[in-house]
Amino acid sequence: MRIIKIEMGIAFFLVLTLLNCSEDDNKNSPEPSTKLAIPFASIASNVTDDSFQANWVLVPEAENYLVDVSTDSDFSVMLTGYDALIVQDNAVTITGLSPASNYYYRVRAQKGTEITNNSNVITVTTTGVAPEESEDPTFLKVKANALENPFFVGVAVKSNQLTEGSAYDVVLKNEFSSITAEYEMKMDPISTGSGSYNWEAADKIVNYGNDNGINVHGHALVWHNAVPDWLSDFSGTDAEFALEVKKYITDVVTHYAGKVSSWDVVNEAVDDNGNMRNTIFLQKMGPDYIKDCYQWARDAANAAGDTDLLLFYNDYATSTNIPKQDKVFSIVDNLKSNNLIDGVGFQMHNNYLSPTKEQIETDINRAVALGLKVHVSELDIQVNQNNDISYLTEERALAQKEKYKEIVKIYNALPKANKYALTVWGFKDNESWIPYSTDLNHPGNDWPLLYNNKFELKKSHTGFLEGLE
Ligand code: 9MR
Repeated sequence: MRIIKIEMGIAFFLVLTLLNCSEDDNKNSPEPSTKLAIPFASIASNVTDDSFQANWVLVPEAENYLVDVSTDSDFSVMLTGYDALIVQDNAVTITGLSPASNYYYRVRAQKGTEITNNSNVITVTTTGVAPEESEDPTFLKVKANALENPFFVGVAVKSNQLTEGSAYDVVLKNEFSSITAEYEMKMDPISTGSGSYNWEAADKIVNYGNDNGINVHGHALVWHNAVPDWLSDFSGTDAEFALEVKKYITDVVTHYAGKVSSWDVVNEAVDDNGNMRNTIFLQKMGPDYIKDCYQWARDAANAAGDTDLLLFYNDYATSTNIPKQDKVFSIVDNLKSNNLIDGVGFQMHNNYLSPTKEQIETDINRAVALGLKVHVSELDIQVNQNNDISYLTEERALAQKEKYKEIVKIYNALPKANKYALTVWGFKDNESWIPYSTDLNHPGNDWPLLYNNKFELKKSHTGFLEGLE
């Protein structure tokens, strides 16, 4: 549809009056002005899908006209080639445009060094139909969004990756619908002292998600590996220590209320023997500390008016370590019976051999049975846990692809109400935490993610896509 809008102002009548003046009128003026008149832009003609003719009324004595064309009415950015384009005539054809799009033009007159102010602005809409936004089905989130019961496809990010136009930014916006901060929303970077905070990196991540319509998962309020020095060296009483933890949880949940959809409130509270991990929180606050932390998070969210915030418990290796799985679910059961938890995060730092499909399903189904949401929260799949390859072999890449496909299929088969997000722990293999990790005792290099060092798609990416079929 063609819409041509003319913005007519008082200038129109003034210019017409000027143009209609007879020579006699001019002769009769006591002091004829030598000042160049501002041109009057008139409606566009010959409008097509990709061009139009801009027109204006000639100004006496003008030598040139300077024509601006922009896609915004403020002319903040001009079209290439149409930023003060010099024209001698009273018309010019503007080409190379997109169909069904709005353009704006205006004109100035020039004589020697004298240049007038801008004319009135004319709006033109090119003909034709705007091209469909191409939603490429080989992008992870596009395929996940098209599922009968969609879920977020997440990725762990660092604030320095989020520069507009960077490779991370492009891949993130194309492929992912949720983000988790890999470390910048933990207690040690945020909490610089009692009641004092450094929000810079965390805010950058949260704002990026909010500005781009990407879900933000908060990770993690309480984790024994992210206690800032001032708190691990705390010399007050245990009750004062608990108050510091309460203040931290309250302030952080309040700061991000309405901006993050979910938080891992307590992370990794169970050790590898299936006991409560002997953390500073357990030592100073006693075994009820977990319940207290969830209560404080819930209270802070409610007080800030955020009644939709989802609270998760997050842990690793629960599919293969059954004593640990049992202990985790006794904690989760207890939180659930107090109505303080919405979901369970299964980290899934897996490898190409383990866990099996059945082990993963058994583990995840315990959360489903409690009516909780499931977050596969830190997925990566090692292929060199025994340090027996020195490069990513074809055979290992294929085995990894199958394992990615398997976990995506398991996740996608969950009932709608239990789905939340499946989050991959980073972008490129060479930036993963796994190679040479001392935490994992990982002895050599590894290739655990979806993109290689050059940001090219790996077979694992195809496996992820196939899991969504
Ligand atoms: O991958 C994260 C790494 O970059 C950080 O240095 C580290 C400490 O903050 O945390 C890593 O992420 C961990 C996650 O927060 C909890 N589960 C285990 C992850 C790997 O250690």
